[in-house]
Amino acid sequence: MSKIQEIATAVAGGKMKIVGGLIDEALAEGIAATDILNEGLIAAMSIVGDQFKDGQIYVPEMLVAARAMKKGVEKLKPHLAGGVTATLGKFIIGTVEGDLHDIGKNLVGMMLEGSGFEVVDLGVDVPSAKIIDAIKANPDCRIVGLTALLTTTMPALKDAVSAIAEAGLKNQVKIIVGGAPITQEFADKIGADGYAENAASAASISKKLIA
Ligand code: B1M
Repeated sequence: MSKIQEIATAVAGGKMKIVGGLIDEALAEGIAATDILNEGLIAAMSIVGDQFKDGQIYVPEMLVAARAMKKGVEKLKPHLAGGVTATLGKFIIGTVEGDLHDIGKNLVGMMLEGSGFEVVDLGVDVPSAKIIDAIKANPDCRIVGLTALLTTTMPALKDAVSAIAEAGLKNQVKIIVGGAPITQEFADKIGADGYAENAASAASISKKLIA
């Protein structure tokens, strides 16, 4: 088994204690941090998602795998984020109301920080009113990023985008959306300014949106 497969297996199996050591070994072997992230950690979440869908594992196993994933991301962070000093201004980010998934959101936040944004993270299960309060409290913020991971919380994403527009804040901020069930077509339909499929493209598209 390759080192990256070992990492994916450990994360999918929720073996939090060994993930950090395996990542150190992979980095020492010269494996790129982005490959460890994509082919090791993110791939592990797909494995877990499939196992959950097939009824082989349940929510508690998904949770321990998510914890192992977070441990891995923490370990990789210094090797992924470029250490750029913030210059592009504030970026408000959050997972929409009713949705507790934050791994993808956190990765997006990390990439944004690495690209020069100052990230204001509202966390998960964020009601539209809280997003609006945050925009008002940060008048220098020019972009908001919203995540939804469940088909059942896609309407909350739509509501959040509508609420920002109804609050008259669309002149101040651009909105970028993402998450596994989200598509460019859905983003266009709900009036978002941008959509990104993954964390790296979220950073580059966000830069373009505020250019
Ligand atoms: Co959940 N879950 N989960 N879960 N979970 C999924 C999403 C699911 C697809 C699993 C499955 O059935 N195969 C399924 C959704 C099905 C659907 O909606 N059609 C599901 C379900 C059903 C549920 C529950 C309802 C289960 C239950 O209770 N019966 C429940 C819901 C809780 C809630 O939110 N209210 C639930 C709970 C959980 C845990 C809490 C146990 C845990 C989350 C822990 C956490 O996040 N702290 C969990 C996990 C781990 C998953 C899977 C396995 C992994 C998610 C993940 O982290 N992926 C997931 C299956 C899967 O995704 N294959 C699943 C890795 C992450 C890097 O990818 O978040 O997509 P992702 O982010 C990507 C891109 O989408 C993009 O960039 C990221 C990096 O490249 N991106 C953006 C994300 N945000 C972006 C924002 C942007 C731009 C790009 O701009 C702002």
